Amino acid sequence: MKNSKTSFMISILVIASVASALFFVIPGSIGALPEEKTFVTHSGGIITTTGEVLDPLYTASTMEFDPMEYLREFNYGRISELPDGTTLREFTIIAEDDKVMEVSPGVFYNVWTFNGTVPGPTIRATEGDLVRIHFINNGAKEHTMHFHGIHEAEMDGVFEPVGAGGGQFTYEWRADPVGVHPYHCHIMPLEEHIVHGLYGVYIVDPKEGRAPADEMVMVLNGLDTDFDTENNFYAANTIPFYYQHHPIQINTDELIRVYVVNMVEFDPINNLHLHGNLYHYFPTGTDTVPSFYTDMITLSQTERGIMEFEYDFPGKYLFHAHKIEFSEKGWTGIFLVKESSDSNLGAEYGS
Ligand SMILES: [Cu+2]
Repeated sequence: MKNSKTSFMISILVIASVASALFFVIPGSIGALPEEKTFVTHSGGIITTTGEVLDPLYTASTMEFDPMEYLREFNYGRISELPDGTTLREFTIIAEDDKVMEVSPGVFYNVWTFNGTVPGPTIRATEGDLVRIHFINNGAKEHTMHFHGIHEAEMDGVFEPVGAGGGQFTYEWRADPVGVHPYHCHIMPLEEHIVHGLYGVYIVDPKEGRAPADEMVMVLNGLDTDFDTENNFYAANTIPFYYQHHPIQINTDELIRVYVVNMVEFDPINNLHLHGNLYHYFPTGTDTVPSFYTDMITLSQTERGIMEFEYDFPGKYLFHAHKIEFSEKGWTGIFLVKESSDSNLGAEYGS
């Protein structure tokens, strides 16, 4: 009787000690709070993120993105005319931060999006138009839209955070100056909001228009898929190697105009080299006279411009970062130049 009582007490002690040991070994299983990771950034700042490489099995909201469609897609907004004759262009932009995208085979990344894609839509207006952006933040964090260009202080998207879960803000300004400009979220820590994908391109056309051309947009970006403040992949338009595997088809003797914007985070520079040709380069696109005739430009973050060129000879031509590390990690593509026929004339833009 005494023996059985003693062994019963020992059993209770063993169970209690095993249970408490388990609690200290796997405390994460109790409570299930998202784990915060803290990094010291390149600039010496400290950021904390709950970002994770999410397993797509555990999320319903995966997204698709077609870089070929994005390349030549321009959003001119809902157009109406004000009593004084000014053209009003209205856009609705919705921010979200819960989507997951397969950015490379088997690599799933939590993207933060404007209107569901990275980059967000290419917003296009003519100088002097009134641009009105109805911004809705359906994310779980505060976000804003900060446009480069000229506008009033309260339209700058820096000191007016838009609340999570449906917060709204209306941005409005006159389109100015002519050129190609980035827009991006400006909530701190800025690099976290940018590297996840909250950016896009804003084009202001001159009133007199530009020469007809085959136009396209290239946003140079990087993906830090393991959150160590180093990019694991680089690309033109988000998907590494996309335009190498799906060459961009263009024609000989046709003017090609590329709006290029560098949004790469963490690395101080990016660049763009074109094979078998040189291009006229208009920094920021603000002047109608090119500043350079070159096959190589170097860009820091948000630096951008317009490239114009024509190919004389058909064939395959590479374009890529001449920072070889970037091209080896995805920032490379091909122009497939076909012999022109009379039916292939450049499109008119800016209407
Ligand atoms: Cu944000």
